[in-house]
Amino acid sequence: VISSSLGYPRIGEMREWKRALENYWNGESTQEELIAKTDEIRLNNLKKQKEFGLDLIPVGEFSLYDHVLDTSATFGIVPERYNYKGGKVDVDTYFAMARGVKDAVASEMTKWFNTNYHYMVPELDHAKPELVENRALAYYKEAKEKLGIDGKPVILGPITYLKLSKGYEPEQFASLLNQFVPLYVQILKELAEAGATWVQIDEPIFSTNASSEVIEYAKEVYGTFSKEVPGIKIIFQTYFERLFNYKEITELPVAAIGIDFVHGKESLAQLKENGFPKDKVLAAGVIDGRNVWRADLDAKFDLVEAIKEHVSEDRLIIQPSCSVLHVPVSKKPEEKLDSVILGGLSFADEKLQEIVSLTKAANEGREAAKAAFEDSKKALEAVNASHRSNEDVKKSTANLTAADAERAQPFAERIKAQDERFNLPLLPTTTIGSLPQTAVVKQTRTKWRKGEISDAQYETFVKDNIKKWVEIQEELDIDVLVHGEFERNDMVEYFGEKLKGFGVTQYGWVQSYGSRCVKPPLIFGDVYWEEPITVKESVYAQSLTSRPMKGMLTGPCTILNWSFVHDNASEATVMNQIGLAIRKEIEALEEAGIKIIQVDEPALREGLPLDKTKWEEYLDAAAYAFRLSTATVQADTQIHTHMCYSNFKDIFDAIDALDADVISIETSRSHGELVQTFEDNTYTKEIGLGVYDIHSPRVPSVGEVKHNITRALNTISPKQFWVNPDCGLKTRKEKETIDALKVMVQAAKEAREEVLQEQ
Ligand code: THG
Ligand code: ZN
Repeated sequence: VISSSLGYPRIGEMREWKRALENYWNGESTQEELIAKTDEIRLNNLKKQKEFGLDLIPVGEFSLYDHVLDTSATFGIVPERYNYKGGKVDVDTYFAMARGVKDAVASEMTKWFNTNYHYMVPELDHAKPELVENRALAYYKEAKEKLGIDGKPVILGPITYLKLSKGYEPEQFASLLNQFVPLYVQILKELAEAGATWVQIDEPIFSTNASSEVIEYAKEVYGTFSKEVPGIKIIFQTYFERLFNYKEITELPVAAIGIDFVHGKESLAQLKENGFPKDKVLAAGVIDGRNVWRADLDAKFDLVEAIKEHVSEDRLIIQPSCSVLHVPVSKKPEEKLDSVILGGLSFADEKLQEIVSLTKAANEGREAAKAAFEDSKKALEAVNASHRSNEDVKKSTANLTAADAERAQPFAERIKAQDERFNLPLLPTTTIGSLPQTAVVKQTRTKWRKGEISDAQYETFVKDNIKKWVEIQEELDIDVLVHGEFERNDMVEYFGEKLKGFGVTQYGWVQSYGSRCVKPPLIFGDVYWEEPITVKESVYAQSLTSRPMKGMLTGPCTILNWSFVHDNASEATVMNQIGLAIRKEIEALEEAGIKIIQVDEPALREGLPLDKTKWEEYLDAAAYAFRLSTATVQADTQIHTHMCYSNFKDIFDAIDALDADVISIETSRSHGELVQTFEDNTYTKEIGLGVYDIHSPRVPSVGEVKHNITRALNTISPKQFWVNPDCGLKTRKEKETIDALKVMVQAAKEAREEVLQEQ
């Protein structure tokens, strides 16, 4: 049995990578300095993995931005707008694709399967793929020459790469694939010549429902690879779910199959039922690569033993379930976290050490790794004993019924009471919640965190910002106002800091996209609410205006999805606990006179399981938890919700099931399609379709915004329709925000006039 891993975080223990990139982008360092720094980070990462005693160390998955973009760069897939002239893609062209430049917008970014990592979508229009740089080879040689590591090159497989790309018609798939196959063969040949033994080819698309459409291609393509490059051992690597075509995939003509035994909850059953080919190696993902909780090594050992019943020892690789890119680097720098919780954690470095211990135990027996097993046991017992349990909370979620998540009146009655109370004009205007987080806002928060300014000074600063923006919104003549969220960092981190049952790390950063990272809170125990979280700011903001002020909260599904949840309880139970905690906050807001409350669920769509057969259960649970949080308010208290990502045709019923009085959805980038959705369905509640794109600094024209409004009014009644931007405004500058909102309000007023005249 040997140990391996699938990939390592790029960002560095203290986010050195992020800083190196941003310094270069800001013109504060040269390209040489950037390369020197990132070389150092990469080599250091490899050195650490070697020291842990990992047998097979992944190389080539390091990136200056994103590994899908790296794959595009490998094949010279650069859209025309960047004026690429062929040859190796230089650093600045690479970053232009990632981030956009003055004359050429960035490539689209989208979620990497069901993770919170985002990749750059390849654009294959007019593509003439060529092997312009064998990155895998360069990194393989580097590790060998500089560190004496005979690494395992990692490359993104052609089928998954094409499936994640855009810019071609489905019927072009086969011919495009044929263009890539010889290039991959070339990469593999060069790797074999340089002495590489193993190559990990990532094909996570085979852990999704799309598997069946492409399984025949896999047989062909991997047949070609094996025939053309017999000297190399290919690991056909999947992750995040079980295999969808187990038999066919395990019979592919490759040396090894990588399977996720953690998130693929049925993987072990599949193995037991179908067995595993005698001539193949199984790369078994047994340690969770996406969660930060320490593994119960005894349980993992049992899993390995169960796997060994079907695979001989010399044909087994033990590894994490996926790249450990999805967890923070190391828990070593944490100094403030409760020691018991800290003991229960395992970040990338600690996970790799777990892998090594497990492998040792698998080879030599449990006794051989006794110390590690005992440590794991003790640490987990301590966490269980001291912190996790709150019996009252457990009871409150134990006996929940459907009625607990239902508002007393149906929407038709509620909306009458709400109309009477708020007396808003037709096509009311509002914003999604956050207002520009300027450099000053961020700097002031940092100063306060460091203790350089007092609580009182910080509070005054936040209040001043709220006041300034209430005045701006009134002047703009927006109908329903927001306080702007100046007191918050990331929405989930913010609630994680305030709710009980959560912990927050100091350095637990995970890459979200490019240099951007998030610091997901830890849910280590039963979750509950202890005291008001957002009431002070909302009440202050409401005191400044006679217009309704929206209370702003994050919903249970999103808090759950963007946190690291312990695996002691079912996710649905934790989500309901969060739902009940948010309910308390909503009740506190309502009691304090806040009568419009928005509960955002941007992650609802994001967290959809890869396996479509699991969608219904997931969506039911998410909608239930949302309703649980919002069910107890008065009929005339209006519940809003917001979702990013417009592609929600598939989840239309779930959106309806939230029973929110008003929902706002990001749409400006695919307006037509969304409006179509409303033609095909009858949605009776109120809805705001984003009327301009906030992801760009560009200020739209009144005509454009009005066009978006009137187009929507073809299928949605003006009585139901709200006018708002696509998403929160925290990433925008102040001036462009005000200018764009001015346009939005003007367009809403003109549209309103027209509607009234027609009536
Ligand atoms: N919060 C969380 N997860 C998310 C989002 C979020 N996942 C999806 C999407 N939004 C990802 N988008 C972003 C947008 C901005 C940033 C990160 C992810 C970002 N991060 C700062 C950075 O890395 O510089 C964090 C700086 C800091 O707080 O010190 O800007 O909104 N949980
Ligand atoms: Zn949004």
